[in-house]
Amino acid sequence: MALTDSIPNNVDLTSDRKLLRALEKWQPNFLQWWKEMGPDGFQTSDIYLRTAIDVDPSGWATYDYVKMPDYRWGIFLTPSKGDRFVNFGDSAGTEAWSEVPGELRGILRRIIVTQADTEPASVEQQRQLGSTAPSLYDLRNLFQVNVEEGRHLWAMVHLLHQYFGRDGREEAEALLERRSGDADKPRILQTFNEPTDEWLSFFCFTMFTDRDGKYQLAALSESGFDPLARATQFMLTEESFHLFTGETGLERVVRRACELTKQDPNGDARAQGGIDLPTIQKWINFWFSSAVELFGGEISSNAADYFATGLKGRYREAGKYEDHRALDEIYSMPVLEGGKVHQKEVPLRNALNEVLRDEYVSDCERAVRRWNRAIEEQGLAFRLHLPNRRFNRSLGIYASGSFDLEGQPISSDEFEAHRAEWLPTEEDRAYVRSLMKPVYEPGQFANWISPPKKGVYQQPLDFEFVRLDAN
Ligand code: BYC
Ligand code: FE
Ligand code: FE
Repeated sequence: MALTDSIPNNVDLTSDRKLLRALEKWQPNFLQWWKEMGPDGFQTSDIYLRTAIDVDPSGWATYDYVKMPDYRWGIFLTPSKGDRFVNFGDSAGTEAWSEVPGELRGILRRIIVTQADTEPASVEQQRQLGSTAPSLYDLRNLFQVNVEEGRHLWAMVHLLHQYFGRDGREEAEALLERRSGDADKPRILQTFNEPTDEWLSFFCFTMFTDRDGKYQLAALSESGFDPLARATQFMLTEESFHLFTGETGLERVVRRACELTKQDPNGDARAQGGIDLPTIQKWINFWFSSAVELFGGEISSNAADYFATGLKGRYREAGKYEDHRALDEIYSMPVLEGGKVHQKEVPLRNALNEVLRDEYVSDCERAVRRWNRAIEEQGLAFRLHLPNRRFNRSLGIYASGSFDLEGQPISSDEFEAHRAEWLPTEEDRAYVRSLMKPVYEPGQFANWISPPKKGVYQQPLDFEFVRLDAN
């Protein structure tokens, strides 16, 4: 099959010979990477997947059985709605760029490479999960997320190939060479080197880490570099499914935890072979504190530069704000000085990582309220909480201190004394891993998780979402 047939696209691939040649050279390496580092096993199974074959509502969500290596990883830009302008920063109001401005080449490439690197990293982190899926429904959702992260890599590699010449081609190769968790060639951002080898971590990852993706992509979708804005905007349409997987996945584990707690004479969900609520809380503490690092330093001249130059805006910059220069405003944030937390005023542009983190944290708080409603409905008094964003940080202005779950400064000895109570221990991890036994009967679910409310795309819950032994 010709490459232009196998890559659905709306970037006129057929008439851009140079781009086509670059992608033709990269594609076999991508497939080789997918074979080695993508989902372990299941490559000959038929999976009921959604494929984007066009950008309009009827084309971007086509459902059918597909073998993963035959998935059609496409290249799509959300269509422009007339003239676009740089919406913020020092050049606010000038025409948006359809080529890379020479002086911004370095930092723009760096942003795109950082974004791109997370996509294959997450696939690598999740590659062993298929063998312990709690149901065919969850197995299918895992693979849906994986192929779409693969497509997000394609989206960024397209930008590197089309707009960054030889440097871009080299970066595209390097994206297939780094490996999650590898000591010598790790992925760029730390969260993407953490093992995600059981399903509670998978749901936390798609809840908290993919949600960083949502906010970073949204900030980039405001970009004055028009191809980046339109590529990330289309990625966001797929991203919402990843977030759904995490948020509802955790809700299902929570619901089941409540049922088993009530079933057990001593209120111990573990004694009933389930995951208990305090264990879920520890996983939240770990994954939330790891994900908040992804927003970068609280006080950041990089963030100020990205904004000033029109490369990366605030969440919903165009719609939500009136002053798009953000030059005279200040942002007040808690800082640690002399062992105490006190408010400090920072020029707004230097605080933009924190501004984006604020949006993220309130979105996570909304999800926690939803899980707590599920607990309340079952009549239990336990409540889940997000840890304070200062808790367990190793980057940014809070990394030099230690903080409790409420964000109060404590000594590092106190932190260590509470570590096993606040964060997953080796025993906790071993226990959760011990529950991970595959359930591959249509309509059946592992004991530690509730079934979802409905199937996928109007299919019933007992639909055969994955045909394991297809040929
Ligand atoms: N780990 O000013 P600072 C997704 C570095 S997720 C390691 O604080 P800045 C997805 C930084 O590079 C979304 N290093 O930070 C989710 C800098 O280095 P230099 C991914 C880090 O630059 C799930 C130094 O520390 N997209 O899509 O303002 C599944 C100080 O920099 C980290 C993006 O990230 C870290 N966590 O902000 C699949 C968007 N944080 O200059 C996919 C693009 C900072 O001293 N990236 N450093 O050498 C960016 O916009 C920015 O690079 C960041 C960092 C927001 C990440
Ligand atoms: Fe992604
Ligand atoms: Fe994602």
